[in-house]
Amino acid sequence: MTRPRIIVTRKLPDAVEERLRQRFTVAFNTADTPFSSERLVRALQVADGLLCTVTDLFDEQILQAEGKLNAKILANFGVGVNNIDLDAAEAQGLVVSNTPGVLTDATADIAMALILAATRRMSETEAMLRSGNWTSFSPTGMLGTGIQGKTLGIIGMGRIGQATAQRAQAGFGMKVIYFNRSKTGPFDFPAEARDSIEAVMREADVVSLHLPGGAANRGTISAERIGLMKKTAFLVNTARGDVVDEPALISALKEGRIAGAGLDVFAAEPTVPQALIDLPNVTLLPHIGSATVETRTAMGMLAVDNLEAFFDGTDLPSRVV
Ligand code: 8YV
Repeated sequence: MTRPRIIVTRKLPDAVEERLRQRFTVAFNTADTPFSSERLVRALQVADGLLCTVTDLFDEQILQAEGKLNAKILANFGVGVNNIDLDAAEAQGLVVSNTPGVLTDATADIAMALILAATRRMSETEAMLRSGNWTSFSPTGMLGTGIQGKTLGIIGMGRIGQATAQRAQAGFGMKVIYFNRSKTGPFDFPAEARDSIEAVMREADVVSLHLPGGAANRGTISAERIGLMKKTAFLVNTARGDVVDEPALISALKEGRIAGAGLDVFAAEPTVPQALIDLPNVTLLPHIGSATVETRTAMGMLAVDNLEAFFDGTDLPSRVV
């Protein structure tokens, strides 16, 4: 039996590449540079399957490109599949899988880290130290906001939202409120549902976003909704940049209408608006939510599990469409 041909669009952990090599005929991306649109189309035409990720934009145009598509599966490295137009993929008969579960803890850890970084002014104060401007300990200098007893508002109470809430509640004594589109809970920690995003935005001292990116949620955290936040509140985003109206967030931060933000994701990655970079009250991370050796290896292994199941003709562990 001939071995299926797989194209891997980015460099993956060694153990994952080794496992792929054992089972498939594989083209790796040793340079680790993101594929151009042309290269993605070509890959779809020559491979049986692709192991792809968030930097590969499979929009309608690419998925409907001239010339017969040979690929049958897109095994996405990532739980979010907003880089793939799922309707267009389905129309082409492409199976799509993702990597849920294995990155929940790592991403919730980064959400918690950003909650702490934002409320305790870590980026601003570290920058001051690094630039040699720390002159003395001051009893009243560099004061942040304590989170114990404060309210964390989770928007999108899926796996990562729950894991963040659990950490904040059990580890840091925060009260948790949340909005989720469908009914969910109860959980094994105290958390109160709210019936609208507006209610969470109004009431929370820290709002943490955990909803999927893509068309359905684009701009959900709108200027109006940001306008409901307390002047003392913080916004944390480890989900997708496009769920927030980024210019509206920048205005709110600049004008002091909210206290600060912690962002791991941006609307047009890897471009980060200069206005955000210039703001002291924001911590900015380069999309590292799942970036641990353990997690990235587990994500790769789950993507390979999906590929193997597909070519074995068995049920995929995490099929999206
Ligand atoms: C991934 C993520 O690392 O899984 C996701 O959806 O946001 C990240 O944790 C990213 O998508 C790159 O694959």
